[in-house]
Amino acid sequence: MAAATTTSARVGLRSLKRLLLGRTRFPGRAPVRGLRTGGCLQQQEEFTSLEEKPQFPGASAEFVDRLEFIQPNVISGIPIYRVMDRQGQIVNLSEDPQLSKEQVLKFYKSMTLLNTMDRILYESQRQGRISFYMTNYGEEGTHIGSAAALDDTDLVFGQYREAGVLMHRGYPLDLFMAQCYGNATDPGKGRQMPVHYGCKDLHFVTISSPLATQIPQAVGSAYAIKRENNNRIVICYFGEGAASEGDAHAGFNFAATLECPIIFFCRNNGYAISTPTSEQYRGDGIAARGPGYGIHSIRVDGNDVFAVYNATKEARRRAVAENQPFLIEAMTYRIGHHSTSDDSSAYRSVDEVNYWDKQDHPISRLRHYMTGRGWWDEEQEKIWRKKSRKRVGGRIEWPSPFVSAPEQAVVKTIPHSHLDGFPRSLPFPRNPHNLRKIRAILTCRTYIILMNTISGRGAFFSGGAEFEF
Ligand SMILES: Cc1ncc(C[n+]2csc(CCOP(=O)(O)OP(=O)(O)O)c2C)c(N)n1
Ligand SMILES: [Mg+2]
Repeated sequence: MAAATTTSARVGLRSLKRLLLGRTRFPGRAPVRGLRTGGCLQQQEEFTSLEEKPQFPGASAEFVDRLEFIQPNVISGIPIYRVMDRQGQIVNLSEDPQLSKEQVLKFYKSMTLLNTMDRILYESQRQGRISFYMTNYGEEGTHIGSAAALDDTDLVFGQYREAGVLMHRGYPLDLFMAQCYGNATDPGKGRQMPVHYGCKDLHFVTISSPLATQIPQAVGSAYAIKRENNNRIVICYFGEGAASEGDAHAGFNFAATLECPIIFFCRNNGYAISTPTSEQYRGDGIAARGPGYGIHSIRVDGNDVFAVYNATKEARRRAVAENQPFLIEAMTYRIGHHSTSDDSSAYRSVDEVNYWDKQDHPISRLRHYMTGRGWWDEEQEKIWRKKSRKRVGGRIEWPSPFVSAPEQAVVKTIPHSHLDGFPRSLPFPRNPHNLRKIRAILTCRTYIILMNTISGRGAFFSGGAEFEF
C-alpha cells in the first residue's frame, strides 16, 4: 500500500512538473517558456523528483512522498511559561523581573483591592441593590501583570472580566461603584449594564457584551495606530470561549496580514459560563492557533503575575519594534460564578473550585513571594485588608429604606400595564423582595428607569427630561 502510494505520488509529481512550465526558479536553469493555457502539452526540462521544489503561492514548505496526516497531538502541549512556583519562589533567577518593593506592593494592593471590590459589589447584587455583577476572582494576576507592562496610552479593549486593568490605570473606586449602581455620577448615566466600564481618558474602550466583537475592532484600531506611527499598541482581552467566535478568527487573520501592533490576551479560565474547555475546543488551547495565523504566541501561567508581566512586556516591545501581532494565552481559573445570573455548582465540583482558591491563587502566590523577602507580614495583611474594605465600603451610598418622593413621581409615570398590580400607593419598602418583583413585572425600558431610581442618587429619564436626586 505504502509503495503504491509512493509510486502514484511520484507520477503525480512528474505531471505537476509539466504544469510548472517556465516557473522554475532553480539557478542556472532558464525557464523553457512562460506559463500559458495548454502549457502542460509543451516541452520542458526534466528534473528528478528530489530536485523539485513546491512553487504554490499559498505555502512555503517541502514536498514529502509519504501520505501522512498531521496529528493534532504531535507535541505534548505548548509549555506554560512561569517565573514563580506556587510557593512564590523564583524558578530561574534570570527570569526575575527585578521589580522594586514599591512596584510589587502596588501589584499586591491592586490585586487585593480588586478582590475586595468584587466581594462588596457581589454582595450588593445579592441584596438587590444592583441588578447584576461579574467577579474577577482568581484572575487578578492576569489583569495586573499585563496592565503593569503596558504604557499608559496603550489602548485597551476588554471583554468584561478585566476590571483590574482599569483599576491599575487609576480608575477611581467611586466611578466603579457609580457605574454598577448606574447613578448620577456614572458617566454612562445607567444606560449600560453593570461592569460595562469605559474611560476615554484612561484609553479603555467601553465594554460591550456581544462576545468577541472587540477583537476585530481592536485590530482596526491597531492598524490606525500603526499608521500614526507613535509607538503605541493595542491590547485586546478575551476569554477562551470568545475565541470560538468567528470574529476572533477574522481579527487574528487581519492582524497578521496587516501587520498590526496588537497583543491578543486570552484569559483561559477553564469555562465559558457552564461550557468547560474540554467541550469548547479539541486543539491545544488558544496559543496553538497563533502559528496557524502567523502570529507569535506564548502560553503563560496566568496565576503568576511576574510571568504575565514579563510576557506582556516583551510582546509589547516587539509589537512596537516590529509592527507585529502577539498572542498571549494566560492559563488561569474562574473561581467565582460566571456572573450573578449563574450558579456554577450545577456544573463543577466544590473541590475543584477549592483547589484553585486555596492551593493555586495568584494573590497568595505573590504574598508568599513578598513574605519570603521580608516585605510583608500577617500584621500588615490585617491592616491592609481592613483599610481596603473601608475604602470600598465607604463608596457605597446606602439608600433610605423607603422610596423617596422623586422616586414616587417616577413610578407614577410608569404605564399601569407595566406595573401589573404592583402598588402605586407609595412609599413601598426598598427590600429585595420588592426589587425582584419589580424586575419580574416591568419591561426592560421601564426596569432601567426604575433601577436607576432605586439605586439611590440616580439620574433617570422620563419623557425626555432628566431628573437628579
Ligand atoms: C455573541 C454572544 N454569544 C453569547 C453570549 C453569552 N455569553 C456571555 S459570556 C459567555 C461566555 C464567555 O466565556 P469566555 O469567553 O471564556 O469568558 P469568561 O466569562 O470565562 O471570562 C457567553 C456565552 C454573548 N454575550 N455574546
Ligand atoms: Mg472563560
